[in-house]
Amino acid sequence: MQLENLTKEQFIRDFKDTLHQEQLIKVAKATPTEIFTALAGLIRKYYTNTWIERNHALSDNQEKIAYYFSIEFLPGRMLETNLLNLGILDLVKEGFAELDIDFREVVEAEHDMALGNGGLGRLAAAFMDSLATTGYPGFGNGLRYRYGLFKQRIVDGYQVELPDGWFGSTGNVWETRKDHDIVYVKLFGDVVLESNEDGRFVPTYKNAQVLRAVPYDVPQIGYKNGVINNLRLWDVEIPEEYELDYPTLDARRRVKDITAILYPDDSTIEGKELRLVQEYFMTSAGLQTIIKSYLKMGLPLKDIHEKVSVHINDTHPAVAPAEFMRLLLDEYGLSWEDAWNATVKTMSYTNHTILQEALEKWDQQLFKRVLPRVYQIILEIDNRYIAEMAGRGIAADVIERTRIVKDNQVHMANLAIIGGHSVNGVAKLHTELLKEDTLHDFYTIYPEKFNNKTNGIVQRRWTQIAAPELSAAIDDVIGDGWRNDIHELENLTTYLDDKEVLNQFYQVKKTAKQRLADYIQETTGVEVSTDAIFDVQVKRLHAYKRQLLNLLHIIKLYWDLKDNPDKDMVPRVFIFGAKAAPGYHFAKSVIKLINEVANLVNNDESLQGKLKVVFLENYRVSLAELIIPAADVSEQISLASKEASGTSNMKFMMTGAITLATLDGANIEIKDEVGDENVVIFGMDKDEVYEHYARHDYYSRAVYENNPVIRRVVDTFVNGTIPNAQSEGTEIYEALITHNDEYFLLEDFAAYVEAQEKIDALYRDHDKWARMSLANIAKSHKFTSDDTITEYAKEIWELKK
Ligand code: 26Q
Repeated sequence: MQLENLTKEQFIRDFKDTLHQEQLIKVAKATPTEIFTALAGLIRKYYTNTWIERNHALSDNQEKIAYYFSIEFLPGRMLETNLLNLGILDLVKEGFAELDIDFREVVEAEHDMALGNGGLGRLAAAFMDSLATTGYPGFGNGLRYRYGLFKQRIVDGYQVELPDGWFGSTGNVWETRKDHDIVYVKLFGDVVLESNEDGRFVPTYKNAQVLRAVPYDVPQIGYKNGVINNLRLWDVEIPEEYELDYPTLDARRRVKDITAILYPDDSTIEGKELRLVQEYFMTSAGLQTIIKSYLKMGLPLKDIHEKVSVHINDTHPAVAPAEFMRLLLDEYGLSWEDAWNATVKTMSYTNHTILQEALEKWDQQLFKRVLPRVYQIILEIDNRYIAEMAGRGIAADVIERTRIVKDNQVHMANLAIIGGHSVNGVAKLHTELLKEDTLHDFYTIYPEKFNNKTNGIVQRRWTQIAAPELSAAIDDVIGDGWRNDIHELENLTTYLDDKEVLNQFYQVKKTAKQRLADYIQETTGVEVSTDAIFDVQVKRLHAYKRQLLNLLHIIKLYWDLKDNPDKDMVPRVFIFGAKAAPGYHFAKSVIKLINEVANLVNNDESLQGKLKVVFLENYRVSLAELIIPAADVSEQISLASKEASGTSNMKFMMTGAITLATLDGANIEIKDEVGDENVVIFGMDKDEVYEHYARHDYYSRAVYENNPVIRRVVDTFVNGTIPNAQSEGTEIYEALITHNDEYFLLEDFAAYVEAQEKIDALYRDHDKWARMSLANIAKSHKFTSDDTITEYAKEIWELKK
């Protein structure tokens, strides 16, 4: 299909045909869901040939391919992106207008593909888009969860979790089941090694569970370049020949459970057997297909690293080096030396956290029971590592700290680092912290493996799709070249003092704010004015991200206004969106308190509408597309050193919000791009935080006792001011005072208040604010994931276009 030549008239004919054939219904009678399904079906027809040709071209040309292994992919909705990238978004909109179809309604009929928790999963999806857009051969490998991240409802101020049955009535319209690529994955049982006729040890499995891994492929369409890559998601089935092993419904359900749910925990690691099974299942299935398709090229297996890279996204697929060794040794008969050489050169690993305790570890006995053969191989890797390091003269304590199997646990990060050639962090500060702290021992052993790859975002989704008015304004001022080359945004700097242009962008922001205000009114009943500052914090709820610091400041403003109703302040709307892990008690209490403070302030007429608080339920990619372009202030207030990078900070910047931030993660790089005068930075930096750790000198109760403003704010949680939150209030009070305020909220509070006052002062000068906003948009091109992925492709994976 030559889409360049597609006309609106042809599209309308094609669309009607599809709707009639697939849905047996006429346009005028069709529901948005039926129209969505038909349109998706038509788009599939449009791109199918390109997709098939791409796969053939890659194998014909024997090109090196990178495989991005990730237990999460969080693309959100795909319809608009697919249309945009195929270059037919406007044409379809026009065609629908002619057919009297409301395009927005159709877009909203698509359920978010939410197979991820947050930043890590969204980054994986961004990389898929950018790989296709830059034209690099890069495929995704993950799991096809039947339920994505839970749907959040707020009831009486509490988070309630509901299943996210995202297949709904339409199924996943973008996927294709690939039966001819089915593979089998073995788990559990006993392994005995027997020597064969040439004296090699070969494993035989007794009582192993054999599962069928079925791939479903989701196309990843490049932006207007005719490239389509593949995101492969695995589902599990019981092979026919083993059906009798599962005589009860319960037994069958336990198998289907492997791909039923995405673990909703993005921090604490529980060491659940099912999670290990998930990780191994997708890793083994992925690696098996990779080896098979490599062998079709007729090249020697020991050189597989010349045509294949496998990327390990966080430790979740970190069993990959051991499983790859198993396949090369046991299934294909390579020598240990050849297999190890190929493995290390194939594997690379990204770390997404500095928290030592967040690095995955598995109980040795559990691991051995679930993956007996892989466990043997890990022991061998560990032994050889110890011997090699001792031979290199590495100190015994360093070896002990870096080995894979110790303290009765299998340390997955250590396996990923030892079994690969590259380790990267996701922002400059984060990578420095890995080198000097979290992974310091490894850095002394393998300095050459460490490198930084600052995260990025898919600019197309956050501008052209989420912010159409902004995009039109940019076209108007600098032409539309930026849509192909985002670096052209820099040209906006010429207009920083052009009052007319500044006003145009100011109005664009208002339009987005109005859209969000309407949504807030509809969903929460709270009325907000677009003259107010829209101050937004949207991200997973975590103590280290310090949503509670934001709330402390809101309570301070509340008391200021109660004391002095005429206080001169620009009206503020504080907007939150956040899911808490279902078992994360503290995080859930913070949600409850935000909601109760919202009730308190939104219903107090004495505040004269100067202060509003809104918690929007079920934060997800599609809601982010509504919220982020409407923000004036981007809250990035994690305790310095704790947020590896952050990526929403980049999206806010690109749509003209002013970043209010600590010097953490990528905030530092945002500040460096845009200059001190165009961000508001506050609080301790990483060195100051580390000094407190070293000196053990932080005592939150002293801050509380010596600062009357803080005392009054904190007391608010326990003195009955906030109705209906007695036990949560007490819990928060205790976290701050009794348990010594682990994330230094009280220490940073004064600086935060001052920074917020600065925001208030800056906003009063519209021109100045608009200038800062435009400067942010102009400099945001630095954070395109197209460039991030280009660095991965060149420096880690060594791919060619
Ligand atoms: C691990 C074991 C068992 C169950 C769940 C997990 C798990 C799941 C998800 C652990 C961590 C995550 C997600 C982490 C995450 O999203 N990290 C964020 O990654 C972003 C992309 O690099 C960064 O921008 C953020 O700073 C980082 O917090």
